[in-house]
Amino acid sequence: RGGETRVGVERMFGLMDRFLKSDPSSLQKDILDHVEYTVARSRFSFDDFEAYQALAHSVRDRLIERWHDTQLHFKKKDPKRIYFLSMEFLMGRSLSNSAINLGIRDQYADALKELGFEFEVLAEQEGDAALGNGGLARLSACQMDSLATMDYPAWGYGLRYQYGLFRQVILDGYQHEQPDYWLNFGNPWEIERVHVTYPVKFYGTVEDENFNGGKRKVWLPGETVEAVAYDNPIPGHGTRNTITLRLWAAKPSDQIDMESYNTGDYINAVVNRQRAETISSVLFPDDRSYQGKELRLKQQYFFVSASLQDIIRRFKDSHSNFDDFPEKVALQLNDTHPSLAIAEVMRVLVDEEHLGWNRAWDIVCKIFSFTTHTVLPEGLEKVPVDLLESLLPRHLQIIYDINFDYIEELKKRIGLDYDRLSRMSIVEDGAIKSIRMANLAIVCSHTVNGVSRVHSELLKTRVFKDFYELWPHKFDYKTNGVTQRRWIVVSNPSLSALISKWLGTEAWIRDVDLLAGLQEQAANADLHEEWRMVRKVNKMRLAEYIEAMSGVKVSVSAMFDVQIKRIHEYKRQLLNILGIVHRYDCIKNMEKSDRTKVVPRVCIIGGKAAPGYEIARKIIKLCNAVAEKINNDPDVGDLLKLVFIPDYNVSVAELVIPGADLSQHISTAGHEASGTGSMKFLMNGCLLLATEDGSTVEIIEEIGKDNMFLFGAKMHEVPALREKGPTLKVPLQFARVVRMVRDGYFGFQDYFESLCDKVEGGNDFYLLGYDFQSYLEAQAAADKTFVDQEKWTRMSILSTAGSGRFSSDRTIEEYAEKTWGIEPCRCPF
Ligand code: NBY
Repeated sequence: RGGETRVGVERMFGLMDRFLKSDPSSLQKDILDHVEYTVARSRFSFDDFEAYQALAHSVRDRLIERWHDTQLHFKKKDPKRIYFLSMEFLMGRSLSNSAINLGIRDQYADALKELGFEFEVLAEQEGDAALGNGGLARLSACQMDSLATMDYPAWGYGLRYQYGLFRQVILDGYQHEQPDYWLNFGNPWEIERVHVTYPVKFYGTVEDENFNGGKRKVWLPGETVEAVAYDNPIPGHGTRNTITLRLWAAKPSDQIDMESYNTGDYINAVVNRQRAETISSVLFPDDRSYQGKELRLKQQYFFVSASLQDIIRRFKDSHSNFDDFPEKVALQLNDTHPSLAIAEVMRVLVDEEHLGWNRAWDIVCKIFSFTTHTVLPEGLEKVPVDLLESLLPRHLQIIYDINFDYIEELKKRIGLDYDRLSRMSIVEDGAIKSIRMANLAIVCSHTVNGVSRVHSELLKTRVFKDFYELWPHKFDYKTNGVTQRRWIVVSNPSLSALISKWLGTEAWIRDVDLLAGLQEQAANADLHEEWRMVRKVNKMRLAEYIEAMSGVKVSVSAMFDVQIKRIHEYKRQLLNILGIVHRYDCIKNMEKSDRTKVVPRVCIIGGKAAPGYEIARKIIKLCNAVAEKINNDPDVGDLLKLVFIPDYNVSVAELVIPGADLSQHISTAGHEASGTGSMKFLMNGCLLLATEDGSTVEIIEEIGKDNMFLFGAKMHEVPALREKGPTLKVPLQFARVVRMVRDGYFGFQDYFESLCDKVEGGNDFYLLGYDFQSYLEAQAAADKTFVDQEKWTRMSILSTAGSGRFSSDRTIEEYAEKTWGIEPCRCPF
């Protein structure tokens, strides 16, 4: 271990010969060798999946070369590093992304063609790595791509769940969850590091021990589990830099446990050991709120403890004391989920490294930054004190001590305002005494980031108002972004080629601001024609998928109107469905001769409901029930179709987004912290139908109100509208469509009753009724524009042209400069 420079590696720098070659015949030989020696199939007989495996291994070999060079370079330069701690990463597939970022996708495609395979087809053999729920997790994945591309010395740390986010199966219109045992067919993108392991301890007691004439705390843990590293190389685009996403898996500890073996119950002793693995077995599928489950807390500490041992070990490799720690290490907390890291750093520095409390605290205050992804106070994590005390007794003491010092300081600043002191305390007293993880993260971080400008305003004026008044300098925001590599280059290759052709360069793939150059061409008739052609081909691909998935045939001349995201009341899929019911009702009640005026629509909805979220499950069922009725009504034909796309994930998004004409981002204003789906659609030239919420407010600033369809109550109006309760005026059309559902027009009358109750009689918290009228108007405006294809195409081009600000490259640069204080460290060749 650790013998990197053993055999004069230094001398080998610059010897490019050692690298694998990427000409077609070398690639072919490479693939066939992997078929034979890695996949262990005959090179004369192998199927698509085996070809994918061999191809993936061939790409992986090239990744590993760059990855080694990058790690060696980082080690040599010893720059300040950013450690990105996240419980969730939604990476999706890796093959195309890696081959494209390495710059050898086309060479592979050519090499494969001669062997009788198609790159695209093989790429589809890969399953998604779905180690996350939704926006937060996909954001982490986009940010890793930007960190690598922009040459930052970065590490991602997370958990290697054996079961990713559940697979959604729709039976009779209801959601069913199936386990996602994604490692079943192997995972060529990870490298198991059997020697990179750390013990992680749980339970036990804390005792006082004599030390240097004083006392010190010693934690005597009750259980030890081993964390094993799995490294996932993340290649940058247009650079050699390839960074590491290190995911931890739990394994039984190697420590010899004589006691249980001596009792003679060998079989049970072995079986008990296997229980350790449950820690990293399954991702919690709820993206709403904290559940207070022991397993979840164990997962959090497991991943935090292993990551910090690794980070501190790396630091100590080249530093003899902790003086330089804050100059060399930045720790980013992706939401509160990893915030036990704060107590863990204190514990390691004080109890194990024997730094004094004050010196340790000084270090902690300089290294942590925290980003929150929610606007809802109920979305903030709370850990019951009893649970923490039993699982991590020493950490509870440390948190109490941090809180004591902090409250004493606070009293000096704000006096004895007990209400405020208790609101701001890290410890919440009450029926269930608990630790407020957000308060812990705010107190101990130097920066608290929001994910869009309006989100940040809400944090400052509502959610974390008390803290903002105390420490205004801590509060900032970095508007989210997505990577154009995945969301244009990988998922929409024909649009990508078209953009490069018209800009005369591929440089926008690394420098996305160049997309603005399309603005000048937004009225160019030749570009319009090519643009429409690309979009049409993408729609045909999507139409084929829809037919294969659901048996519904759709016409590509209809407007494809898409809403794909997790199902939530605040995201208002129900508003969309009720709007579709209204459209259906209008068509049914029209004179036959008037039907020619209807602009044909294909409405596409997709998304998963958290398993315990009953209302969200009902929304899925309602969508399917309405679809069943509409799609089988001969009166309607091609004028209206509704499709629920099952098992929405990253790969499905890659297929659906390039084929969408219109996409919906229609959360009740003030509820979506940012939203990132909208940015992916925008880049792909899809028009947005949206409320002025989250990042949409900033999208408006970039592309202008005229280039999108906006509607709905504004954020500042929402509280007063809610106050009105049952007296709030609601349009008749709304009452009518809800009545249709209530009366069983789509069947399942009893089942949908509670759903209807949620939006009527003063219960309409998310203001569906209030916003319905303006929603329909925005939809009508979209119809009207769609008929004018010239105008639509111009708006579409301007959407792509105006999307540059929403690249995660910009977000990451802001974090690097303003929050983390890190600089690029580019591998020289
Ligand atoms: O993060 C989302 C926000 O809703 C969205 O507006 C934003 O664009 C995105 C990226 O900043 N939040 C989100 O996806 N949250 C979760 O997935 C999540 C997962 C787990 C838990 C809570 C939320 N949890 O408590 O375990």
